[in-house]
Parts: sequence; structure tokens; C-alpha cells
Amino acid sequence: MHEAWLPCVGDSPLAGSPTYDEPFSALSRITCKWTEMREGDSSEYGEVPGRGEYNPSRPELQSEMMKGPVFAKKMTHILLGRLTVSTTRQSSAAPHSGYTQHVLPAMAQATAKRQKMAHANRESEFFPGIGPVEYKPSAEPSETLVFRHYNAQQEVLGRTMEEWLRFSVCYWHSFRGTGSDPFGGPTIKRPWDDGTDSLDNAKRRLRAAFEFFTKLGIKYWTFHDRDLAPEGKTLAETNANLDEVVELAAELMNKTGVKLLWATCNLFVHPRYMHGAATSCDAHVTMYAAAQVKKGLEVARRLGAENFVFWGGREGYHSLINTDVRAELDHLAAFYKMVIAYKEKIGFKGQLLIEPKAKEPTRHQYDYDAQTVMAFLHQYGLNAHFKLNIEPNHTTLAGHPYEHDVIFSSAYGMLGSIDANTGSPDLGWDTDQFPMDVRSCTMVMKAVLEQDGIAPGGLNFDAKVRRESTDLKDLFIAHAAAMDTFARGLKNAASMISDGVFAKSINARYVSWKSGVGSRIARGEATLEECEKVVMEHGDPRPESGHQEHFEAMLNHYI
Ligand SMILES: [Mn+2]
Repeated sequence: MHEAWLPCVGDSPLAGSPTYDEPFSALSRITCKWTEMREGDSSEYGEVPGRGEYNPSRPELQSEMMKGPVFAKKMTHILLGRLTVSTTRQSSAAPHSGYTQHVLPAMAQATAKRQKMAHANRESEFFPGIGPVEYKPSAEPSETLVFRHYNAQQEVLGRTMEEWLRFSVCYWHSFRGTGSDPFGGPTIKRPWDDGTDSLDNAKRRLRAAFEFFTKLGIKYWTFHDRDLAPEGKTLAETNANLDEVVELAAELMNKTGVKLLWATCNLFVHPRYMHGAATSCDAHVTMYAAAQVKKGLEVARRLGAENFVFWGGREGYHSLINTDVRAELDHLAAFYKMVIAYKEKIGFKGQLLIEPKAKEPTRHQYDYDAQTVMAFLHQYGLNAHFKLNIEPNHTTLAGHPYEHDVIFSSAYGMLGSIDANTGSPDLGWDTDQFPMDVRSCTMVMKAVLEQDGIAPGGLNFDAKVRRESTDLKDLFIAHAAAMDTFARGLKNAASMISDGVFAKSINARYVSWKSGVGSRIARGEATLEECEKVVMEHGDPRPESGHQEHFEAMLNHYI
């Protein structure tokens, strides 16, 4: 006698008769009975036994059993039946080999997996023996799973570190990343992830993530819609999948106090977006993207997202010979106008953000860098509705220094949030590494302090552990060390600003603009004739040193 709790399938015989002789009896002359039924949820079972294996001669039964997971996908609560397989044979024939070789082991496996997963869902820790990460300024050099500098409640220039830094964990790299790259498959296997696209797996992963956020002491997270839940066969099914996981997210956010810094829609992975989403040559594709963003905004509103990001991974060109760039940019602007209209209609209060990137995956991305995006927004009258989400790894891909786009967007009041990461500028592609360079983080935090903070944006770790960093511990160390690097950057920048030596030295360089004709030019009041008169009277300007090395030496004093 063997037993297993299994999901009842569609209009299963359970609903009518308690005895079910199919499918196993037809195969092996073994009697199978559904002896009991109860309500369960889709997290309570593993694979349907022998799925796709046990009955090569009866494909119709195989497909019947295949309905199990599909059915369960759609429902939180499902009917579970206790399937009892007894050895009462209807003839003297030996048990069907499929029964002994596949069904019995599969049933045992299903039961074990169900128990293990139910345990993981409800009771266990996903990161046993790790965290919470503590502030320990006296830590030894080899102690890296601590904060030496990040002390959440410590005040810096009138606000706590937590308030200035607003750290966020990104879901895609840290909970969907597998370490695969264009040359090799996954290297990172998380114990909670069974590798399937099931909702059950999606939910378990989310529970693991919230344990991680809490142990790390990070108060925000970010995601793409498709990170959370799998795509279904139709948009309606996809939306239903998303809704189901979003409800769990709402519950976990409520329980832990972790908030949503921003949500975004993945408009680049699916093959339908190969020509672009808002800038596709096919309007039907753009309609799909619009429908997806409509749902994304609803989810963002449901979860209280403080921002909503657009990263145009496929919005660009590979060749100018087949591309109408003006039409595509007009369509992109029209798309954003639909977004603004719907955002206002549903009362979503989050800040809309565009994330520049120069190239990759397209040869040229329309959102090339901060200045390009700001010019686009002005061109189409959209600038009041958007700010920028700056990712320094993208800035360096555009051929600029690390902090360039942070400073440029901030200078125009357009810095909304930061995807805190770094690249390897010697490589030329987007490596999304954890930011570990104190100088770079100091420069970024100087810009953040000078604009009086980044809220409602934050510092989102759009960074992935290297594919060789396969331990769970590496995920913690990466975040803790990056948080520490930014905490050092914050303290350094605060000292630079408080001491005032940079401001004083920079002001001295621009002193000629503070009075006379210089100040009249700056105010837009001067004329060419007036400028000519000054030069006629005073001759050539006297060259002044820029003192770059002096400034660099001063910066080194602070880092
Ligand atoms: Mn990146």
C-alpha cells in the first residue's frame, strides 16, 4: 500500500466516485483509490508522480496527469486527494514495470518534496546561521559580514544614515540571477529554488528574499514584473500569476516593514520585444507593452511603490539603414504620454523615472545618457513628469566618468534615484558589480548631499554577485560591503561639505562671474557689444591655473 496527497485534476473522479481505477490500474492492474480529500494550496505538493514518464503507451493519461500543476498554478487553494495505490492485482500478471520503476519512486519523491517545501514555505530559515548583520567598527580585516561604517541610526548632517542612503535590494540579480553568461550556464543554485516556473517556487523565492532584506537591515526592494511571477499563455493568465505573487508581497511587506522603492516592467526579455517595445516597428507590440505597463502601474500602486522606472533595453537601433529614428522617438514620447494619463487616472503617486543606458543590448539606445534623456524629455514636453534613475555602470558605458550622470542630472534637478553599482570600464559591457570604490561613492554622495537627499529615490543595488561567488554568504557580504562603501562615501562627502574647502576653491575659480559684466552675462542681460568693450579696454584675459592636482590631493585627504 502506498499513499500520496496529490492535486485533484479538473473534474477529477474525486468529485463523483471515491474509487478511481484509472490511470494506474489500466497499466499495471493495480487498484488506485482516492480515499480522502481536503483543501490545500499549491505549495503543498511537488511534482505529479511519474509526470510524463510512467505511461509511454497511453499519452492521453499522461496529459491528464499533466493538468495537475497547470491547474494548481491558477489557484491558491486546491483540492488535494489522498491517492492510495494497493497491490491488489486484477490478474496474475507482474506489476507493470512503469509502476515499480516510476510510479512508486515518484510518489515517494512527491511526498518528500511536498513535506520539504511545505516546511520551507512556513517554518524554516532560508539563510540559517547568517545575520542579522551587525555594526562592528572594530571588525578584523577578514570579518566582512559586518558593517564597519554603516550604522543606520547614526546622524550625519542632521539626518540618519538610513535616511540619506535609502538602500534597496534588487530582486532580479539577487533572487533571479543564476550566474549564467553568454558563454556558460548557471553556476548559482539557491536551496529554495527548484528551478521551475511554478507559482509555488515564485512564492518561496519571495519569502527567502524578505528574510534576506530583514537580516541585512535594508528597508527597500525593487523588481521587474516578470521577476516576480511567470508569464502565462495569455496576458490575462500572466496578470493573474502576477496578482497572486503580489498579494504575498503585500503581506510580507506589511509584516517586515520593507517598502517598495520602485517597480518596473520587463519590456526586453520576451522575443515579442526584439524590435523594441514603445519603439517597435510593430504597433501591436507597442500595444502589448502598453498593456503590460498598465498592469505594472496598478501593481506599483497596490504595493505603494515610491517610484516607477523605465529602462528601454530594446528601445534603440542596431542599424540605421532599416530604422525610422524620428518615428520611433515620437512613438516613445506618445507611449510616455499614455503612461502619464493612466498614472493620473488611477492616482499612482510615485515618481516616474527613466534610466539612461548608452548601448547593450542594442547597438545604440535612445536613452543614451543623462543629457540625452533630459533633451528628449524637453523636446516632447515631458520633463515635468519624469526624473532620472542613474546607473553609474551605464554612465561609464557611455564613455563618461563614474559620477558624471549623477552630477549632470542633479545639476538640473533631475536626479531621482541611483542604481548603485559599478562596472569594469576596461571591459566595455555592463557587469553590474557591487560598488566597492570609496572614491566613486564619495563623489556620488557629495552630489546627493548637495541636492539635499535622493528621496523618494534611493540607492538600489542593481548589482549581482560574480558567477564564481556561489555561496549564500557571498550575497550578504556583497551587499554589506557595498552599504559600507556608500556609508564611507556619505561620511567623506559630509566632511568635504562641512569643511567647505572645495566650495571655497571652486567659488574662487568662478569669481569673475559674480560681478560686473560677468554677472550681467550670467543673468542674461549683457550684449555682444558690451563684451567687446571690456576686451577693448582690458585686453586679453590673464590665464589662471585650474589646480587640478591640488583638488585631487584634497579629495584624497577625505577618502
Ligand atoms: Mn547595468
